[in-house]
Amino acid sequence: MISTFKSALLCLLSLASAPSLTNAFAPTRRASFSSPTSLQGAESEVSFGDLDGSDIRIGIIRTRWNDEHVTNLVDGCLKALKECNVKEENIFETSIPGAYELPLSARFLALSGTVDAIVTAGVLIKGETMHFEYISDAVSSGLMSVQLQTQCPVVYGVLNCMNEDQVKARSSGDNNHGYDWGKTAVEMALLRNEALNVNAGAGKSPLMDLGFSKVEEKEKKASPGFF
Ligand code: RBF
Repeated sequence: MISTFKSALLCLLSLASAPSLTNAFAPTRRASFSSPTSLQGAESEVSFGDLDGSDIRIGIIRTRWNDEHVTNLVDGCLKALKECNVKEENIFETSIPGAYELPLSARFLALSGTVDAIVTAGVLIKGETMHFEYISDAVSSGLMSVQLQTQCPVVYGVLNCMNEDQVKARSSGDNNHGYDWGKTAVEMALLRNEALNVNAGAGKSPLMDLGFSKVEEKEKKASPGFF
């Protein structure tokens, strides 16, 4: 009994004197994340620190369903990226038909290794049938699955609304959720690069490069996306 107690004590002492963790998840406060700004947008409940996005690459995948609203959301997102100093040449944008196409497109883009985070942008509006429920559910779990499997952050930028008024209230004026999505993407890209020790400025992430983008320049045909 006493010897068990002794060894437990020794174990605790050795833990206490272990060198402090220096990896990405050590709970140290980073200068670049340390000064939260005021809340953005009437309903936004999140604040962001000063985010330095000058060295990161962001992909935006937007739907053409509900085009006008989605354009407003993307504009909000671009505003946030600009504020974080993400370079224009490091922002890639493409469109797909509807929200249901978002998970697979996000997976293709994540696996290409050309971006450090992805913002998806779409609007689902409840109609008379069950489509809304099925698409909504599939998209949210699909996008979560993509980010967990690819280790590339995928921002869930899909509004699920009962009517257009609800959409307008969340995609325009001071309450444009796209703005938060842009900031979230930069924060998550920085976290990912730190956690995986990826130097985005040096080019494509070797971890993410599974060969999709290795087409020689001369073989390249006109492509609809980023690759
Ligand atoms: N896509 C959206 O992005 N937003 C919608 O509100 C939306 N509503 C749809 C309603 C119906 C009845 C159908 C058939 C499709 C809808 N889609 C919507 C398109 C969907 O996301 C997808 O593009 C198509 O189902 C093709 O896979």
